[in-house]
Amino acid sequence: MTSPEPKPAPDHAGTDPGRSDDAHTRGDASRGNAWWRSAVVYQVYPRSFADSDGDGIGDLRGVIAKLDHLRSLGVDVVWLSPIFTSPQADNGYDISDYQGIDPTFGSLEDVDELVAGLHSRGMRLVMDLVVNHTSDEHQWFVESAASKDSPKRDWYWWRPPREGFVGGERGAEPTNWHSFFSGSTWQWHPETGEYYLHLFARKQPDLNWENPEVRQAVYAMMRWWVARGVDGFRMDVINLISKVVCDDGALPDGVVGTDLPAGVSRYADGSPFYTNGPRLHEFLHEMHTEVLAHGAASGDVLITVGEMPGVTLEEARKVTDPARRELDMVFTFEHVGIDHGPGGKWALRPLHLPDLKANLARWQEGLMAVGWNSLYWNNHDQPRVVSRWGDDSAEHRVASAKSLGTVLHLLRGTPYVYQGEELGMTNVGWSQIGSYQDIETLNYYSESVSGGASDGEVMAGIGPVSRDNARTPMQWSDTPHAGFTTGTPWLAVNPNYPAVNAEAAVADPDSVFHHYRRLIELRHAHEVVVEGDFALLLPDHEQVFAYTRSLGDETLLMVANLSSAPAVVDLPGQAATVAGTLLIATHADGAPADGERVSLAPWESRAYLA
Ligand code: TEU
Repeated sequence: MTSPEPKPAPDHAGTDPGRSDDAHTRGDASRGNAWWRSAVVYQVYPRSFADSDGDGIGDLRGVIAKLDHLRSLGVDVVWLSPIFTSPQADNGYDISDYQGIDPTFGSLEDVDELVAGLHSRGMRLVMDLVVNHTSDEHQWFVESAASKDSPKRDWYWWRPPREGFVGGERGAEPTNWHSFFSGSTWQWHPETGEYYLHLFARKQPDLNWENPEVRQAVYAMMRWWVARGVDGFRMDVINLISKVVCDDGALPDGVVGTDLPAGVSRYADGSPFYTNGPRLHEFLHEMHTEVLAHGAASGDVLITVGEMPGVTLEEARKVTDPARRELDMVFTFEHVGIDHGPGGKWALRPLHLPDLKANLARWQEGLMAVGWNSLYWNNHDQPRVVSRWGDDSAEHRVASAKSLGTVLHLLRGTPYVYQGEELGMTNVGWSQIGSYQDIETLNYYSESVSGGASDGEVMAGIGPVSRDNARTPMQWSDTPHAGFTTGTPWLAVNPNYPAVNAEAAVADPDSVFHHYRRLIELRHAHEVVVEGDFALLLPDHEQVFAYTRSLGDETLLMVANLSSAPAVVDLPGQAATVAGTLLIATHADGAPADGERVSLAPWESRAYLA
């Protein structure tokens, strides 16, 4: 089947006179009411945060019980991964009722209490908006799948088998696209004789955003949550909502030759046809006009962040340009893919620091004039950074966790702290597939082994990178199950919890917790941390990450040794800054600077202000 030419992309540049936050363009000290430019966000993965009823699964009352931990850390916003009614095929990223709370997590009343608890502490709540797809148990999909004449048939992507093939047969899928979770992106539905599209799991059918009814239903749901006091949205894979549709309604095949590595899959990469699609900006602008422009119930502007695998800097600049009225910031994946090998994420290679520095500098500079960055090392999909790019040995775990924090939190943008990052929690890297629960990991394992790879080979790839590394229960204390639950945890606790836990960290003034607390204080206290221009130093240095931030006559210098060996560096033109105020340091006994020469111990970092 040859794919006719895709339709050209409409592109709006219209502005929306209604929105009142013009002030927050570059360098405007007042920043107008774009409060999120100086905020720090804390991500809670409810399933693994705190269990209040002993069923071994974290819940909303568990989060409510820990609000003072978050308050004392100093964060401004809590992003809650999905808590909505869901069969939990992908731990809640498969929603069957957007306005229902999964009983595992609690009730709407619990959400209201959480909102009140956060607001009373001067904090805000961001909900996870998962609208590229629903669960296949969502009423919308149930109706859509009921018959080809269903009024909701076009709410999803249904297509007949490939011409000349019988449905369900090998190769009959409407396109040859590979799913994020292994296998084809198409599921055969014998009841109606068609396939439906799912970029992720079979139980996560993609919504058809081409259909205005779908979009209006999503906006109505968002407005419902905003009226309930929600202060913003983290939008799941939001840059996948616009697909390339050919004139005859078909979806184009992935380009043959971009096949995935041998033995891994017989499918092709379809991402050019569903990533940053032709109507993405139109849809985001419409969402802005319909919902975001109207702000929060508090009267403040909402905070929005779009998770965007495959987003480019150019696209991110368009999405986050305030004049275009789309989103406030995006999650790029470029930096968290910097150590992916030729086999992708399952074949990590050692970090080459200059590569990471170059990438972060490009985004810092690229969104300086227009737009805004999000800043993150960790989330519920990424392995723990202290194990990945730090050194999680007993000797260096604390210092490396702190210094990775120093590097990230003094950059320009809004930092995100993932639960446990403030404690320096590490990967578990289990060696048996039986220990894992993550659908992406399990699907990859079975696709690889059925493709001929050995258990040992596959587990060597899974250990350091599986999402379950981020999802082990939060380590609150050295009591059984790290104080996460009085029951049996849904996923095993990292055995290092007796040493790595919140109680111990809060009690130790030199802990990762207090270092993160001080970094957050610096962002709240110093305009240069929020708005200062970024300039990278020593781009090619293999051990040291150094940069300046400058605003008016103030310069902040951040210097960090991200290696397990000592480092001595000359920081060109920084003698005056090094002679300035030492704002924060990981090593109280750090060697005094000598002019612009700084000697750093393994994993030592400092920040100066002059
Ligand atoms: O993640 C999207 C995404 O790109 C990740 O799946 C990523 O490819 C992979 O995990 C990196 O290893 C979002 C959510 O954050 C994730 O938890 C969901 O599983 C996914 O969307 C589907 O909703």
